[in-house]
Amino acid sequence: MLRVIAVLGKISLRHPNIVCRCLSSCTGESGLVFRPLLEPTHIAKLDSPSPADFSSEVLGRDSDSGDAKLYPRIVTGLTKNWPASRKWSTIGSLLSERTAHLSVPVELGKKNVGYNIDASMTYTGETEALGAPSWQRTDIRFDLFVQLLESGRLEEEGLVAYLSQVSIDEIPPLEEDVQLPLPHTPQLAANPNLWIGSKGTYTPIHRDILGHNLLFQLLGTKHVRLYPPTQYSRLYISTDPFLRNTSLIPFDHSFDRSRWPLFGEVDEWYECIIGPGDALFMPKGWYHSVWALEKSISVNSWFL
Ligand SMILES: O=C(O)CCC(=O)C(=O)O
Repeated sequence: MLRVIAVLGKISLRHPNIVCRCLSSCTGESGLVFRPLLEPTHIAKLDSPSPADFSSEVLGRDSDSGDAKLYPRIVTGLTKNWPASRKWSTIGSLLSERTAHLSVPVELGKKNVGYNIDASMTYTGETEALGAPSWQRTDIRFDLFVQLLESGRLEEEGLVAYLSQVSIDEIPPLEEDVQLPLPHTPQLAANPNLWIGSKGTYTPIHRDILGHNLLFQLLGTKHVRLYPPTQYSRLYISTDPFLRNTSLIPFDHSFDRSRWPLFGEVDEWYECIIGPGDALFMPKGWYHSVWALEKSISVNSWFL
């Protein structure tokens, strides 16, 4: 529920560095195949840009074309001086006397299942499957959360735990390890957020409204798909005020075409895999889904 509130808040509110590839199709565990009409577009990569290069090449700010259409980019080198880049080598490395006792909100659920699952099943009439929630949020001590992730038990059981979109100032020692704002993005739109989770966490297709987004990957790899705002009518965006901005499609890596026929008509989309040292630039208003391929730590910040 709090995640829903967090999403509402948005309303009102791999290794070797980047491996970015285009996949023509992707078969999920259910055997359903995601094969849009067109191939995904390659996301270009920019290595260690200066603030001026970032401004011109990523944000198009010195272009004469006015409101130039912006595109996702993978940017490297932005976090190289952060203590986090050196210190956050495992989930366990986040544990210290200062973090252990903190109470943190954590989402518990099944792997590859997002916070939109119940709304999705209601939409498709699969209400008989709606028993106990397959996704819920609870507050636990940070040391227990870390132990849970490090034990490997979750993965054995097909479950995930995700500390997701938690304002980084809730865990001050971790806030000290990141250096934001960057000179590249001096005007932040909100506090940066932490995302710490097990393999298989899935954030469904949604869009942020607070500004452009940089998703910094510090540990593990994530598979990100992006859809420009022009694809809105094919993404089944919920009209529920609690889920506004979020798609009802349960999992965009494998989906049932008979239930989501318009999604099969998506004709412009992008994808990449980000790993430690990468930051993914997501232009304001672009829809995105994020799937953790490994245990993962990310930080995101919205900026103007
Ligand atoms: O990493 C994730 O699971 C989601 C990140 C995201 O959606 C965001 O930064 O807006």
